[in-house]
Amino acid sequence: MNIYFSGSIRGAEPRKSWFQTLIKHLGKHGKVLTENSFDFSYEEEIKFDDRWIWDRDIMWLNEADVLVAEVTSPSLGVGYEIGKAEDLDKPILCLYLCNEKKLSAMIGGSKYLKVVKYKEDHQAMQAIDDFLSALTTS
Ligand code: 6IA
Repeated sequence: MNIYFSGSIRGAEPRKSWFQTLIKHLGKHGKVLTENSFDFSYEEEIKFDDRWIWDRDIMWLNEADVLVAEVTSPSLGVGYEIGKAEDLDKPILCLYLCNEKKLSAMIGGSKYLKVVKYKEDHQAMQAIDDFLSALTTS
């Protein structure tokens, strides 16, 4: 299974170590196409041409069987990828750590997405296992 993991990079508060934990966990279910996208320093990140990043990410989105997005930190890029994936009819799981801010209604209210609000890390892992296992058995 090709998995597209999506999370904030230039958006609010990228949670790099949590993303690495999620990517490692997703790797038990298939190939994470974006596994290296979140392993960067700011100095490295600005070396990449934006058009090149867009072309490659859109290619991966087309190749993906599923999108898993960490949506706790607001990000234009993550919202854009979720919208694209919806149009491509990809199954989409959004993970949101419960906090004092409210999730965007365009994510929380979409009937095309599965949104899981978690309080503990293990709940996010369990949501991934449940969502991806259901896809492989259906
Ligand atoms: O608006 P944002 O930057 O927060 O958007 C983040 C989303 O856009 C992620 O889910 C990525 O899939 C995609 N994205 C944004 N910037 C990059 C990027 N920069 N590389 C890959 N995908 C990106 C270069 C990082 C490189 C140094 C490892």
